Amino acid sequence: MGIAVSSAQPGTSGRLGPEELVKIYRLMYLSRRIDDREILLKRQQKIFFQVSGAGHEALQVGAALALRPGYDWFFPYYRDRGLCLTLGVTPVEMFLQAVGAGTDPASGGRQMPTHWSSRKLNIVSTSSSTSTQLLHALGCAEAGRYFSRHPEAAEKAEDDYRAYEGVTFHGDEVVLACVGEGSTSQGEFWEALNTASNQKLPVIFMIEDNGYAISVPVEVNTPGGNISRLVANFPNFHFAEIDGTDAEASLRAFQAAAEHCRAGLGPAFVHGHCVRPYSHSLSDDDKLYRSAAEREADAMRDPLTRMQMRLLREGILSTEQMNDLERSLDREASEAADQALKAPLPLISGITQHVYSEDLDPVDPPFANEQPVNGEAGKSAKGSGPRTMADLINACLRDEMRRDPRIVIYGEDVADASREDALREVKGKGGVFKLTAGLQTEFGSERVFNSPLAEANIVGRAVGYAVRGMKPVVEIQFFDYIWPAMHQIRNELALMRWRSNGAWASPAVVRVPIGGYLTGGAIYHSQSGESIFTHIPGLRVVFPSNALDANGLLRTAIRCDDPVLFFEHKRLYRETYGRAAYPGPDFAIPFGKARIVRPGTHMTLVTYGAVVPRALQAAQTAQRQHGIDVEILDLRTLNPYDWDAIADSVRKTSRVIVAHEDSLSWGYGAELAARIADELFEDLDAPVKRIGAMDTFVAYQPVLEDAILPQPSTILKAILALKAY
Ligand SMILES: Cc1ncc(C[n+]2csc(CCOP(=O)(O)OP(=O)(O)O)c2C)c(N)n1
Ligand SMILES: [Mg+2]
Repeated sequence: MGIAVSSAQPGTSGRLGPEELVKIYRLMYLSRRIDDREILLKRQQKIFFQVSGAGHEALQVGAALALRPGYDWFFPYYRDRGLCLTLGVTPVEMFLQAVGAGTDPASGGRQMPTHWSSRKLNIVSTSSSTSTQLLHALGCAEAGRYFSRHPEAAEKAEDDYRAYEGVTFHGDEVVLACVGEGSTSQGEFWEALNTASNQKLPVIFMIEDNGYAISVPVEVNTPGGNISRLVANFPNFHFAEIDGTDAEASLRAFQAAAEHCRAGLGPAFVHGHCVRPYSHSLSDDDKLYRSAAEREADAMRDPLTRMQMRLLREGILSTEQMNDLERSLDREASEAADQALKAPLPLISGITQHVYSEDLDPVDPPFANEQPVNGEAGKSAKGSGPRTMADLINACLRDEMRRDPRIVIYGEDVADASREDALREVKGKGGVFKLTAGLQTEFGSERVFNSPLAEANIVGRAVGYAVRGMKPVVEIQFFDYIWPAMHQIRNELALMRWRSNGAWASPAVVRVPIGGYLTGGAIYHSQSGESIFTHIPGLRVVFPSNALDANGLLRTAIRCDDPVLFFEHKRLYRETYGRAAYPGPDFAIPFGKARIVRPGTHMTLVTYGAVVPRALQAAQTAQRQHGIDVEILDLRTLNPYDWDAIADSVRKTSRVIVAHEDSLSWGYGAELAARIADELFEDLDAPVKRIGAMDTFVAYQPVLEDAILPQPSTILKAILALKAY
């Protein structure tokens, strides 16, 4: 039919030429046809879900044409078919995702269709959760900026154990992050604007405003009905509010936005008003909540019809050429669908692949080195005497930051002083527990800094940093306040590798002070709750009980390739129990290896964290006063955990208690007790006993706290009861 479509990027000024307009129409039309084909396939039950980009095509194609795939970075949402098609995701790849093929390059059949991911194009795997990815976009932009200022950090180092596929970065790259107008109600949206503005990050926020969030109209989500008006006072932003059904207006708006970002002036906010002619998804029917007149008015603004009419009106295409073009694109969509329908399904045997890194196993890491280098060689700044857990965690962070320039540390209050000038006359804060003291002073404010008071911001940004190959080691100030970050931990951090079928990973370390026994810590500074996190596949969970283990396990956490939740018991930070000499900068303990704290023959006591010294006290009393010889195992890491050590000990003693500080019911001990009963039944001479806190919260008054949390006396009682069984 003789229409040549150039691959040249449209210019940044003047009106678009005929070739460029046809190219835009081609992409918009193809995007719509892929949606239509998918809708048909869904009705035929050949695919299992459908959400369309219909009505958003002009905005999306315009945005993509203003940016550079594989150079800039993209955090799309589920409606971004036109965007991703323009960036280079092929129609076949889209249908492979719809059918859930094993060869689906975005997720290998794990994610719904339109949950985009492409390493080649710099499209980072996206979830269904609305707005979470906006925070990833920040970390991604921060990492890009860091690499361009410190290119040496991007080079592969000899001692880099992680699967390292090479970091690419460009000084003027931008990051595009997209959401619907309803999703701007999420706290994570506001947390993202906060940091983008403060840090002048090169992030373009694209708001695709179709007036509805499923059935909820815009005025319910957005006071006054217009998000642009609400965000207008954020500093450093470039703002644009446009007709999102006009592809040319969209292209121009994104070109201007990208220019602002590339020049380092700050982020941009492009708010496009578009339409939603096809209901929210195929599971939704908008006739149930929208009037006929309203739906008709939307249909009149359909960007596809609008562009088609323009091409015909301006004589860019004749009717015949238009028909030919559309027919060829119809064919392209249906052939792509047919091809995908023949693709092989994913293998059942591959289900557990990529839950964790396939390349670096922290149970047997190449850098494991359990020989402390004490004495002169292992001397740290503070000498070689016994050091607290707090000291040795700080020492590990310092050593690892010296070794690896890709480590950044941030969180609430972790810097010595955000106002650097003050450091000339003051010592610096370095964390409410002083675990990060002196790190900003040594490594500078680019590598150690305070976050806003927003936990999702902390973890969400870490995901973005980590997908770029940086190693964020972030802090949640108290376990009690981890919950605002729960969404990021459960749905993003832990899932990135599995849902992208190994293409992306976010191996960040999240350090979390945890636990009670504080005398006055009360409800909101004493919580435990580790089983909630050990229940999450993809997340490593570490819980040391002494200074040396904390040092060696934190080093493994930092060097390993999985996301790690590193619990630090506050009560143990400065305890006399468990102090140790500084073990040197390469001391690393593998995960999943329990420690026999005390060998014994009469029964096994499996525990971890602050219960370890309490169990030891109880065991010593049991030996002294009752002649009962208890073997104590400190698990040290909860996921993975050392089943072999438990089994060996129980086979020897035939009696077992599982003890933890967290409340008893549904706790970590329940899983261990169930497995012991299941797999070691023949070896047992008595039922499996559990010890935990009462099923309540930790109270402020010490009399109450003592009664609520397990004490040495509680443990002793259980030991005596089990021996007598
Ligand atoms: C955190 C979260 N809550 C709820 C949902 C369910 N959900 C999916 S899409 C959607 C509406 C989103 O509306 P909007 O942001 O306007 O985007 P649109 O679908 O209109 O393009 C909702 C409530 C979700 N995916 N994530
Ligand atoms: Mg919407």
